Amino acid sequence: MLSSRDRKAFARDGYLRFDGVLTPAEVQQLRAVIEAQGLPTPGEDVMDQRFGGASSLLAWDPAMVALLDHPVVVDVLREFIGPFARLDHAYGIMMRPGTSGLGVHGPAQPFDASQYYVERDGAIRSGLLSCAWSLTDGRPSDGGFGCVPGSHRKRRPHDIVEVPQPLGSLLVFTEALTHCTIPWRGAQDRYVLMYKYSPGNSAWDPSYPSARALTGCTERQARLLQPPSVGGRQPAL
Ligand SMILES: O=C(O)CCC(=O)C(=O)O
Repeated sequence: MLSSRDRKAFARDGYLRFDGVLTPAEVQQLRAVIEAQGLPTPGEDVMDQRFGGASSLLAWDPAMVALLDHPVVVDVLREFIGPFARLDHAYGIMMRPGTSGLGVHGPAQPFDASQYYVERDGAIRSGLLSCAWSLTDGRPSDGGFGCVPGSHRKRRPHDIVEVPQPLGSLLVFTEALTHCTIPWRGAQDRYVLMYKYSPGNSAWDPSYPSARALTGCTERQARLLQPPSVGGRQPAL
């Protein structure tokens, strides 16, 4: 369960960071899975700094599937999406020191039904929620994730704040937040795994991974991978 302080911080800022969610050994294991893929060295272009896609990431290793419904993610999904949450898409970010990232984006104005943030009857709901796992020890001034806190509720001038992502942390943010990638100045390459969830009725990505293609997928993980629909849907959580 999230604390009321967590809920308030998310409502105020549009993001929430949980530190030390993955142990260094778990991070090491995920890094080894990525390294085993022999990915090309990321370039300057932002598309060169993306890898995977949900179907491939999840098929690489059960450790990637386990992130889908990590207990902290389950708490977050229950609070900010509700029981019919689904994984919409996933990918990795890999940046070399000195490279730039993605420019400022979101929130779409006027109201964007595909990536909204609303509060109603005491509940928070996000139409697209990003869960970013840091596999690098991001320190202040290294760059990486940046956002305009509070911009998910109210249009604000672009005063970008850097949000460092320490090793093993989970950064959760609503895509209704104005955010970007600040050019990476860390000493090591930046590795982040991004899992994005939406309500069961909604789809951002035109493709979705099949639970049947994954070995050892639990029932809950399979429910999170149901294709988008309202009718016939099993609650995932
Ligand atoms: O670099 C980051 O952490 C933000 C990336 C981002 O906003 C995106 O991939 O859509």
